[in-house]
Amino acid sequence: MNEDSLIHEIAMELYDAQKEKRAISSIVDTQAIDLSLDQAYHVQEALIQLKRMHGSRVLAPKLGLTSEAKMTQMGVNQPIYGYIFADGSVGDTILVDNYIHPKIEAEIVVTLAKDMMGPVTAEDVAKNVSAVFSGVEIIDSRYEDFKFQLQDVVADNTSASGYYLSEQAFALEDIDIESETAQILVNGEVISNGQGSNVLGSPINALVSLINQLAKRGESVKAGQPILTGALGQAVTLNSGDSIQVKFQNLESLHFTVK
Ligand code: 0L1
Repeated sequence: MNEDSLIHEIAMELYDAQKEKRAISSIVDTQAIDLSLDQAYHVQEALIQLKRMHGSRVLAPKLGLTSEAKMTQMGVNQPIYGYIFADGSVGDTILVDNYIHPKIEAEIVVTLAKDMMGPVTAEDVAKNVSAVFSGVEIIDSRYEDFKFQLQDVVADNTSASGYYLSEQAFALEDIDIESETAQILVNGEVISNGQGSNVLGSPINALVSLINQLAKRGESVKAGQPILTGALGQAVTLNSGDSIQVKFQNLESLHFTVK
């Protein structure tokens, strides 16, 4: 099989797994396919193209593996990126049947006042932040038990599945996003604790990484795109019947019912 056909075939497999809410085994480990990181991003592009052809609209690029722990585990020294889609928006009720084995992460979400193309510095980015929101990301790896290699998770669009953004927005100067904390409580019990500095030292650094990585493929981050900058703490598994509170220290706290 030539490289293009292989890339398309893997993208199709991931697309079908998401559509049919069925976990598949790691492509790299189990199917013994030797993908480079570049090829994994080509699979991701093909997957995004398939989703577009079926009516989904890309809302914004996003980061994955922004914590030191996840980067070490995956053997990388910078985060990876993927995309969220407009139809991934969730309301305050999350339906587990829409996913394979969803987890929720607390994140700081940032919008920019104008398009930015790398190379950029943290100073450039901070000057251009138009608003800061709280949010959550729903991650739902298409791989069994969330077991994957780096190339697998890149190909699988960084497990991206859904998101929620707060209504309340803050100016960057009114919030210390590095010390901002978030807890995730399930049925009243704290399951996850995190803080902005867990995201590459600051969510602004995460945005710098995203803008600079996207520049290598000629893409910019656009004004107003809500950028999920990465998980503040551990992801939490969602089970039907759960009541989830995501308590931010200063940003808007969020509440979800899982059905
Ligand atoms: O925030 C993230 O790190 C996104 C998820 C990355 C992959 C995963 O843990 O499923």
